[in-house]
Amino acid sequence: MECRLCSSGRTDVPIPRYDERADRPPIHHDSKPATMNTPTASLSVIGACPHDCPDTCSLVTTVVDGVATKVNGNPQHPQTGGVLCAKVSKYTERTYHEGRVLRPLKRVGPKGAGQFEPVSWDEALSDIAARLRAIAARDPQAILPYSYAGTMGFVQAESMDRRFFHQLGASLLDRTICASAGSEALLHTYGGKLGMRVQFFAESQLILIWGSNSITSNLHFWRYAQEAKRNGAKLICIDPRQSETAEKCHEHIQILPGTDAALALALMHELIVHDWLDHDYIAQHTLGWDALKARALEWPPERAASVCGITVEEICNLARDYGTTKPAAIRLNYGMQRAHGGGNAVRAVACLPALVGAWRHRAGGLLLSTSSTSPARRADLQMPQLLGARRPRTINMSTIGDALLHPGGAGFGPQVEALICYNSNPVAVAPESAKVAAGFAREDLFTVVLEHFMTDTADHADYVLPATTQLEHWDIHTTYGHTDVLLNRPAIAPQGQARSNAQIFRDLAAHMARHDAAFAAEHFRTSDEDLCRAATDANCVDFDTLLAQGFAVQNLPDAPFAKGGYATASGKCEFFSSALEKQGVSPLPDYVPNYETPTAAHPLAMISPPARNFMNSTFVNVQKLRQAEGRPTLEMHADDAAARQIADGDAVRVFNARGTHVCHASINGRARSGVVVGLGVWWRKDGANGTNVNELTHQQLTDMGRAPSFYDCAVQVERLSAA
Ligand SMILES: Nc1nc2c(c(=O)[nH]1)N[C@H]1C(S)=C(S)[C@@H](COP(=O)(O)OP(=O)(O)OC[C@H]3O[C@@H](n4cnc5c(=O)[nH]c(N)nc54)[C@H](O)[C@@H]3O)O[C@H]1N2
Ligand SMILES: Nc1nc2c(c(=O)[nH]1)N[C@H]1C(S)=C(S)[C@@H](COP(=O)(O)OP(=O)(O)OC[C@H]3O[C@@H](n4cnc5c(=O)[nH]c(N)nc54)[C@H](O)[C@@H]3O)O[C@H]1N2
Ligand code: SF4
Ligand SMILES: [Mo]
Repeated sequence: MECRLCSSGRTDVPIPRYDERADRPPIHHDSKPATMNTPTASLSVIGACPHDCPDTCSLVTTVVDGVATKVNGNPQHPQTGGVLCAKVSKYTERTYHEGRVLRPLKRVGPKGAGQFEPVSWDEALSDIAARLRAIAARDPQAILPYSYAGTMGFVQAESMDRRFFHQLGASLLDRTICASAGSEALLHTYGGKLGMRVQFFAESQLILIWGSNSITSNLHFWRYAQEAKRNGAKLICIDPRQSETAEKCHEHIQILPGTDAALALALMHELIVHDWLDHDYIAQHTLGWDALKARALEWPPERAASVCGITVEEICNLARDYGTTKPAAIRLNYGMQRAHGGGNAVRAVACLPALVGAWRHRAGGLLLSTSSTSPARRADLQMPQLLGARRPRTINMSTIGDALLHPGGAGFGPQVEALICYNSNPVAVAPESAKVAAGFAREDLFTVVLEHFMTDTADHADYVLPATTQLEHWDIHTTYGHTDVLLNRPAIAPQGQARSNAQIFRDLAAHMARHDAAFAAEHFRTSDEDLCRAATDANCVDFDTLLAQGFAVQNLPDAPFAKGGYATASGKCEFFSSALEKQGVSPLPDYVPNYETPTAAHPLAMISPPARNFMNSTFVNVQKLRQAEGRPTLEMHADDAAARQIADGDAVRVFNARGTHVCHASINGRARSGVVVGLGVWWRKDGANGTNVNELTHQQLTDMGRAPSFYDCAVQVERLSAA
């Protein structure tokens, strides 16, 4: 069912109470996957949404005669509530898309030209195994796996693949492209990715939606926020863009990108000056209050207002609301941590709930991610012990452009000679894409891409291997926006000759085993279903429950820090972090200015948050979703457009020293002055000049977590031609 929550501003599906979930009849009792052989049977198969989205919905796929006819939200899963986003409602269209890669393909043209011919699996795997063997004989670190969260499932994202690369001794990949600045910040403040349980936002009286476009990227949280709103809660959005979410909140504070730490410190200033503090909570459950207090007193609202590009009144009113409303909750999201000071910003905001004692109530506190509650047995799945005594170097996925262009040498190690890419589309999504594309275009780089579609990255492959979609394979999922565990069963047979990622790495291991007995070991033969069984701790999650109802609810406290109990070394909320101090990072939250502040040459700050109908660069090729998004655009404030004689719909050249991206201006009232917004992430090959927004972004990393700073980017804009 396609969701209308966001446009109506009302929930048309009632939110089931959390404790009502028990003992409903399962939809699909059969423990076998539906197969093409099932004659004229109509089945409902329960699965899980694989995407990098905090909601991790439970899916019900209707299968008639072996064909998936529709995908709905599971009404029995409270967090899903029978509702899916527009994207995944189109899952059958994506699965049966005419562009699906259904056979192994071998490159026959120049690198990047996208010219391929079909080959057999055996030919592809034999050749790949031989190439990898030859490289590994010189130095296995010249082989680099590259993957991210195209699917979040443990089996298809981090099981057999990791075993394979660990056995090989390949380079390790630092998976930083999304959330690692915020993750590090939470680690050094709360001791892990822990926070409020999302359903209790429905009981909050004040909700700050901070660096999150919930209607786009966290729709099921938005249901709870709507319920709170109906119960009288005030909703305040803090976002440089007048997002779909901002326009539905009571207030919108349209802050300049990368300045959230200054705002948070000024809020602390006001909490102190007006004594809206919970002294008892601070004394018992926090570390470093005196130091933080001194820091905050350096930030009167006047100072922050000029840094953040907002009014003193906005700051004072926000502080009053936050200091005097109980329970108050913050839905922090990853938008604010994609700038130089992203880690510090998250830490500054994460200190606020302890100051006012918001954690005492289950509807108060903060939620960025709950993934530290995941009961996944990662080490069992990945088997890092297969490395033995070897300690391969680690390459940061966020600087893949520089890494691929590096000739090798001291401090770096061997040049990257082979890259195996799955669950990711780096040529489109990684920063400074001119360098990424040049790296992938290296004739001497051997590239294998496991994919559903001919993405920008697949175009650059030597071999493209057809992968199954979520409707065709087993998997198991934990989440970062709620705390349930979900099982995905295959609803249909693999399309064409597609194989699951785990199967492909099993098969590759079997080919390697012809020359290297280590790859013949039992752990290279574990089936996908058995990997699912091995993925979670049986004490936390009962696999039979997962088989029966598709999800399992973990038994966790309602309010994680009501009585302290932080997961830090001190057991307290660490305002002051000596761990950070040791790393040379400010031990107290600080305002760290953007790398790229406006200059005369590049006076506009560009952010590039997700488009509502895409999932990063996924779904860009699904016709109905693409139609809904239209074409690549740059949202501009009317004044910034007028100063450049740009009218709505004009073709524009967006540029900086790294490159030029051509798209169309959209003067739709969403951008604030001084800031432009290029919603992402389109495929490069669809861009008017063969680029997307990442042509403009840079590879400099955040203050914590070694993450990219996509939203810390200065540009200039020129009119190209009239609409
Ligand atoms: N429809 C859809 N859903 C998605 C995705 C998608 O591509 N499409 N992507 C998924 C993924 S991988 C992720 S990580 C999440 C991302 O989702 P979120 O965690 O919500 O993060 P972003 O979408 O990066 O940014 C959210 C909001 O932050 C704003 N923002 C940008 N810079 C700043 C800043 O400096 N300060 C503040 N306060 N706000 C800022 C943006 O304008 C945007 O409205 O969404 C997931 N869900
Ligand atoms: N400018 C800018 N750039 C950004 C962002 C931004 O906000 N602005 N967001 C960043 C963020 S938060 C993230 S998380 C990254 C996301 O970047 P990626 O992780 O690369 O995500 P996607 O673009 O969705 O690409 C995932 C690919 O995996 C494939 N895939 C899905 N399931 C499977 C499977 O089971 N097997 C195989 N083999 N393939 C599969 C899909 O077809 C798709 O092409 O992008 C980052 N890039
Ligand atoms: S992308 Fe998010 S909202 Fe959409 S179905 Fe998947 S988990 Fe649910
Ligand atoms: Mo992400």
